[in-house]
Amino acid sequence: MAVALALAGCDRGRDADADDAKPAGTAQSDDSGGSKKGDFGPPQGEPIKAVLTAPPMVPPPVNRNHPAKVIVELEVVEKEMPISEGVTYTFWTFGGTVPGSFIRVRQGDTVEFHLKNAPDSKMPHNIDLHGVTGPGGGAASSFTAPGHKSRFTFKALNAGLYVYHCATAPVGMHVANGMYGLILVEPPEGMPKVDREYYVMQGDFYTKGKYREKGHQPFDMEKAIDEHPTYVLFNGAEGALTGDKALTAKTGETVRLYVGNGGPNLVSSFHVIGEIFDKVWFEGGTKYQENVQTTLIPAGGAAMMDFHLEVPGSYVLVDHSIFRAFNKGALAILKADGPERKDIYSGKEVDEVYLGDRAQANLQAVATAAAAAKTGALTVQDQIAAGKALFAGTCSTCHQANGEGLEGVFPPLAKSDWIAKNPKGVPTAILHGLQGKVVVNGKEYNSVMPPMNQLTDDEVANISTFVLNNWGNPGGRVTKEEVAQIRASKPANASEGH
Ligand code: HEC
Ligand SMILES: [Cu+2]
Repeated sequence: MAVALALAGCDRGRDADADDAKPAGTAQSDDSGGSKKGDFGPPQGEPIKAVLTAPPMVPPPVNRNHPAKVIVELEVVEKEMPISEGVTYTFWTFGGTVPGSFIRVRQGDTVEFHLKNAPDSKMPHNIDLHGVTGPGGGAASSFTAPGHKSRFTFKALNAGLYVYHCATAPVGMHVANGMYGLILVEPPEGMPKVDREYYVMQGDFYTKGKYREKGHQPFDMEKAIDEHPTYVLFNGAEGALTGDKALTAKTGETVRLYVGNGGPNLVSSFHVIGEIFDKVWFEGGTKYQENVQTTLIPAGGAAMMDFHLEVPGSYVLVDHSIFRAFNKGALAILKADGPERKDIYSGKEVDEVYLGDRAQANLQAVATAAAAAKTGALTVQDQIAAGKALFAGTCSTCHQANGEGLEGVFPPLAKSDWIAKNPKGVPTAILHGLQGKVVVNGKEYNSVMPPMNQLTDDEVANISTFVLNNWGNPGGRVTKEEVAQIRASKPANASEGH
């Protein structure tokens, strides 16, 4: 132990020596000098008003070779905004958005911070910037009642990407309502140039109602204390960065993401499906790691990441704690346009039957039905019995053995008015899958059922007949000829999963 410690001591000594030979502040030097080397003297020139941007945009690079006085003016606004389709939430914001406005300064700058609290706010607020050197990070000095403004000044001594957040009691509640954002303190030489920069920030949200329950949803303190979020989101709303609002880029470009995690509770396993980060300035610090699949971003932490785009298509930003992505909203899209690169990524090349040692034979009812079908003596009862055996283990995984589904996730097949209205929808859903909005018994579902076209026409006919004749559904029968028609009516959905 003593030897190990002595060695460690030795190593540190060597690092420090080696470091003195290198220019200070180089991104990959062993030691940037931290706050001790971050004071470049008094501000020079006229004070500069900081350019603030709403997410997902990032202010332009500072592009300055001297320290300046930078004036930041930020207004706290409490406002109702959509958190999901048809769902609203009263957010508390820095600058009217969640996350709050992006602030960009240079190491050594003197930042004169003006915090205003809108007159129609209900609460006092303040700001704690993790890039501040000084007790509370500005919190006590910036405590501001509704309809007031306050001012404090700090010198940004450490370069890095820093979270800022409200620190007014109860702190967790202010953060949970969206009071966080990012401040980038550029190293003196700036960040390496890239083609595009975007601002993305994760946060967890706690509402009284369930995930996607419509209407205005109040904050749920109990869920927050239990760390059971209803939503986990990028940029404050489900769909904030999908569809028309997706991030965009072109192939051949290098994209940089400035990603923060406001929390208040969860740690993010940040990942872009189909890309590898060429560089990650992990924890928002000075050094980068290369060739990274997933980077951990703690609550109250941040990271920068660069990746070069080769192949066109949609890249999905997720928290790889993956239920959060598909069942709580932590999902965003970056759309890359450009010519195909089949040499790098081919798309699907082969899709053929692979039977393996599929143990179909020991399903007695299925065998009976198959035999009856051959002789033309197949009864509805045979079909129901065979369908029942197939339902278990195929459909029950999601719709549950009793057909009741799972509220908000998998719709019920039991007493389903969707099925009653459209009995042939059952084999269609099995063969072609189902996605987009469906309403079953007054409840809305918006998810994806994958096509299960590996099932034979017989099997689909039997499962459908079983479903139609159970759990209060209207009855009836689906034949394998009908199934063959439905199968032919639309090409199989060649969706590319993760
Ligand atoms: C991987 C999970 C999953 C499996 C397995 C699955 N489904 Fe679904 N199913 C869903 C989802 C999710 C929806 C809702 C799709 C949407 O929101 O657009 C759905 C919708 C349906 C619907 C229409 C809505 C309703 O409840 O009436 C029917 C009918 C249906 N599934 C039948 C089946 C049958 C029969 C099987 C077995 C062959 C099956 N599903 C297997 C996930 C699944
Ligand atoms: Cu606040």
